[in-house]
Formats: sequence, structure tokens, C-alpha cells
Amino acid sequence: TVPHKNSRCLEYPGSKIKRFPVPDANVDWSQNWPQYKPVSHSDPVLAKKPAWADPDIGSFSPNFNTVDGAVDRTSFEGKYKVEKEKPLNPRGRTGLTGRGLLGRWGPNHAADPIVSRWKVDAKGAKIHHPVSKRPVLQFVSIKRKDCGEWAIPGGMVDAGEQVSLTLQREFSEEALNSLSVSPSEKAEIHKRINKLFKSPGFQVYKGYVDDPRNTDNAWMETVAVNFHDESGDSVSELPLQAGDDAGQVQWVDVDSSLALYANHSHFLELVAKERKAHW
Ligand code: RP5
Ligand code: MG
Ligand code: MG
Repeated sequence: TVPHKNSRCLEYPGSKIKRFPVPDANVDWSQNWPQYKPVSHSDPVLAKKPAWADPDIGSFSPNFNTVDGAVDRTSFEGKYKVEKEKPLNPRGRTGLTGRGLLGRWGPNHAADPIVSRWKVDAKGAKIHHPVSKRPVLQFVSIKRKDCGEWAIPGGMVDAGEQVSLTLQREFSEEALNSLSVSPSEKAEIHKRINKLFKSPGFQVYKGYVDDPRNTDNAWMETVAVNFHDESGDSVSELPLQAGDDAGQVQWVDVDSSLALYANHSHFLELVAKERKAHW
């Protein structure tokens, strides 16, 4: 695997803090590197002890590598190491210790719903890409409020929550924030969304996310699932409306030139391959 990159971004998100620079060759923990002096950082929001976050280590010693009460502390990457009571990022050094903006020590589990449809012309015929000659997929993308980057409308799995519910809940919160619609329209939206998310979907990816918030002791992991509206008459017709941590929402053409948050474009590449779509 390629060494994580966003997890080594110089300036830590939401702060002016600079990570200790980690060259590609020194990412892996197995590389002995006595000069490594990572910066310690926990966002001030964690000091307020929000419900979604762990307490500080010292007063608190969670059961790592297990499902610890309602909190899943297992990693899709296998068993991670715990050193001096702190879990170690399975993909290696990030130049920063502590939790930064993340709530959990170790893996922070998220879910990414990739809702797709075929791009069609006015007559409803699939549009093929002039170069690849393949049909073009579109997916529901949101513009994140925190960094302004376009992304999949994903979010954190709440303690004890089923991932299938997180997928539907986050999509509804971020892309279908139906504030201004009538109760009957709301019911119709609900019906279509329920139906789409009850379909099995295609599990695109399960594992580490190269997220800029990652640290040596806390990192993002996700389950990305594709829900596809093949005939284009279900969710495709719903009015999108940005909500929660999304500033904007729209259908975006799936293409290899997409610059998306974290490693989300990799997930879309896998969707395009699976559906034999343009990439
Ligand atoms: C990414 O952060 C995941 O892939 C998911 O899209 C997202 C979850 O975090 P929030 O959107 O809740 O900030 O790593
Ligand atoms: Mg959210
Ligand atoms: Mg989100």
C-alpha cells in the first residue's frame, strides 16, 4: 500500500499546528527513527468532554482491539499495537500524537453512502463519455463545511449504532435535509430512501481512511457502500438539500479527475469499475 498522505498534511485541520514532517521512507513504525519528535495535540473541543469522545488516557483505559461496551474499538486493518497505553496508527507515523479533532483513541468508525445514478440526456438515454465510450455515473456529493472540499456525505457511526443505519441517517442529514418540504413530500422522500437503503448495496471498501484529522493514536476507518438507482426514477428525482456538516450538495459526474476529500476518489474509482462506468 502507498504510504498515507493526508494523514501527514503539514497544518493540522482546525488549527495552526504544524505536524512533525514525516518523509515517505519513515512512515512505517518498523523504521527506527530516534529523531522523530511528533507534536502533541488534542483539540480544545475534547476538554469539554463531549458525549461522542473518550476521556483522556490516564484516567481512562479502554479495551483496545475489542468491542468495548457500545464502542467498536476493533480495526478493519487487523490487530493494532498499543504502546504506553496508546494505540498506534496501523498505517504509520503522522507527525502528531494525541487525538487532534477525533473523539476516539484508536479507530474512529464512519460510514460512507455512495448514492449513484446514470447520467442521462433530455430523452432519458445514458450519456457516454466521448473518450472512454463508457456510460457516465453521477453520485451525490456534499461540500464539507470544515474544509470546503467535496466529499461523500459520510459520518461517524454512533456508539451502538448499526452501520446500515449510519449510512441512511448521514445521507438524510447531509444531503436531504428536508426542512422546507410539506409533510406529504417528506413521507415520499422517506419511502424512497428507505427502499434504496434496504437494497443490499455494493460494499465498495472497508478499512483505513487517509483523513487529514488522523494522528499517531487516532484514525478514521470506514465502510463505504454504493446504493445505485439504476432506473433513475427513485432517489434521482428527490430534491437535494444540504444539511448538518454539509454546506452544499449536488449530483457530480464520476471521473478520475475528481479531487475529493480524504481518499474518497478511490472509493468512486471502485464503484465505476464495478458498474463498468466511465472513470
Ligand atoms: C471521512 O470522514 C469518512 O470517510 C467520512 O466521510 C467522514 C466522517 O467524518 P465526519 O463527516 O463526521 O466529519 O474520514
Ligand atoms: Mg454528518
Ligand atoms: Mg459527515
